[in-house]
Amino acid sequence: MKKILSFTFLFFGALTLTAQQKPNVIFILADDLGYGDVSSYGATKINTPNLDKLSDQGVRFTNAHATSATCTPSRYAIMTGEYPWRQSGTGILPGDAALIVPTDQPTLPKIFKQAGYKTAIVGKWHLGLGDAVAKNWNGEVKPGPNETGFDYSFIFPATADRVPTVFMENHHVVALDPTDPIEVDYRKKVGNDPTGLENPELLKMHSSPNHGHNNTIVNGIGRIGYMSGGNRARWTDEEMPMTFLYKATEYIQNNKEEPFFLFYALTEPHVPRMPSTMFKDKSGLGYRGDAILQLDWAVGEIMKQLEYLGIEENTILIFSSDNGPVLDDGYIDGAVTQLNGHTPWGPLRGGKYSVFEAGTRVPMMVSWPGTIAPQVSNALISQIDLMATFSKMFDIKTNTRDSHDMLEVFLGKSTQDREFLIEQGITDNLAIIQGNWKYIAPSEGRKKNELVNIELGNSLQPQLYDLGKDIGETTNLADKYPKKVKELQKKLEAIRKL
Ligand code: NG6
Ligand code: CA
Repeated sequence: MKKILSFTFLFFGALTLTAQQKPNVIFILADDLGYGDVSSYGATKINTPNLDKLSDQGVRFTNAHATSATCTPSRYAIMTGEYPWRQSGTGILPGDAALIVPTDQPTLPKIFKQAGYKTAIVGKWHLGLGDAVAKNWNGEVKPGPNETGFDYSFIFPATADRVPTVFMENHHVVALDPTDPIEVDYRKKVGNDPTGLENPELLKMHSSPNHGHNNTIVNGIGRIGYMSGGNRARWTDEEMPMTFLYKATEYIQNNKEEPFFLFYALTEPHVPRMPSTMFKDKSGLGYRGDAILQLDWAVGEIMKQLEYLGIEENTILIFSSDNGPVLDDGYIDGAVTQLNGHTPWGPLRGGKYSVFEAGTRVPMMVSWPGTIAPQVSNALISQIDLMATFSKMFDIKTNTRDSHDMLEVFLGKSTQDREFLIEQGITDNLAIIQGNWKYIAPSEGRKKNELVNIELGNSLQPQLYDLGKDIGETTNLADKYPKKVKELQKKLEAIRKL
């Protein structure tokens, strides 16, 4: 028993009387999985047995949030503990963007390192790489995840629909052939690879009209951005999530004797959805549903491995999603036509990109068998709190202004709401939740993203909803409660200026 936590008695004293090892922490983050995409959250047209098992064995949160309705800002917040809207350049990044996470400030993985953990990220990154847009993908690419707190990284740079469609292990592209160097450009075509626009006959999945996604074709799928070379290194979409799963399990196996923090960032069900043969056409809901089955299965594989290794009682498993759901996000993949009555947004309004609830309210479960009592928690919490919460757990001082210590709530020992919570839509419009009240600041942004058919929540008028009675944000009560509007507007302004 080398790794005795002296504070165990302090925080878990009431529940656990014996000293225990520092628990491993695995944070699994899905990409674009909606509040209503999981059967333990009410989905009836799709079955997610592994996520349900996780829900049943830990805390299933009904009011947990990503900070933002898109990927890059959400992940920025998880990493830094800072609201992304405080910092320009934290919107959805192109695949050649420079790193946006500061290397000289505390980050979530650095907290774990400080506490003596090994740290790793496997999966989607989307926070930029290198010092500048112009970079040599054939050499050492840095700074990146390794400079922001991860001892080990096995990632893809941006999104599955953006070039370069390659894996990177620490600072290098995996399986790169030096005689076939990679070049990437987001403004003009590079090399002679066919594009979705010029050679649609080569596509195995077509892009949706007006979405773009018709630049360089990789594995029969048009991408955003142009790429040449690196043919041997390019991933096959059907196999790419399996590679991540393999790397995650390999990491767990190799580090089972150490306390480790693994950030396992799944790509499903983000576009392009191109599931493995094992899952193709299995959901009856098109490839989006199949990708959710695949994701659920991967979570189950991790859970099985923890049991097999006998470390499940010494591992905190957190599952969530980076933002809400979207159906057609760029490809004709059956998400709309085979929806079959499925409601990825559950009872919520909006979806990915939206400041309405479905943009940021996401599934979230926290399990720690033997320590956390299984329960459903309606407490208001945010993924941005992971940083202050784990700092508290390890007794490490951080002075993040936006990340709050929610340890008791994470462990199911309290259901105390976060004092307030800020939500961010894609057009930078902000909303604040306090108790049951939600106020959305007036915004000139467009009301709807027609391309994806999602209401963004923008209005020139202030909006006030009572989420306790009206979780679907159907009735704007701003005129009825002007004092509440003023109070929340002031509060939001004050937080902006913190
Ligand atoms: C959007 C893409 C969308 C998706 C998203 C990022 C278009 C028209 N749409 O700009 O397909 O890639 O960016 O998703 O280009 S996220 O989950 O990583 O934020
Ligand atoms: Ca996402």
